[in-house]
Amino acid sequence: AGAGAMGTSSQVELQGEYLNKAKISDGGKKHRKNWTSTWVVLDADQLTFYKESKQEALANLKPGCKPDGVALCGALIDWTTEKSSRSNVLQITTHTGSEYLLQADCYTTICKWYDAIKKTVNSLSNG
Ligand code: I3P
Repeated sequence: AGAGAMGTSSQVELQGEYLNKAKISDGGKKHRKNWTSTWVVLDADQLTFYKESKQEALANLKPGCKPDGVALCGALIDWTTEKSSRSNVLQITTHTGSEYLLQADCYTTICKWYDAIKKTVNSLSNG
């Protein structure tokens, strides 16, 4: 796993780490913050959150259930120091007004995700 070239929507751009995730608002409605450790997969137009590695998660998924995901078209990504007491927190705001925080204890790790997500968001708005 790792960063790959840009490609079709099913192509994985980045995966290979567990990140801490908290959804803090849904369509503008505030959510109670609940950090969970999640296996994150970035592909050409979305982020998907899995409980365990993608292969395991897909194997364990109940029929008709879809993993939790975030469409990145029209989304904004930024660092935040205000929305959490934790370090290394980035915020994603979707075009529908849902807000997600992603955090890793390792700065290098979260930077890699920031850069890759930013690149994906930019490619979607320019193309
Ligand atoms: C929250 C929990 C979160 C914390 C959040 C608390 O309490 O401790 O970890 O966020 O702070 O409200 P609870 O479990 O009782 O809901 P951080 O770790 O990101 O600081 P917040 O209310 O300032 O967002």
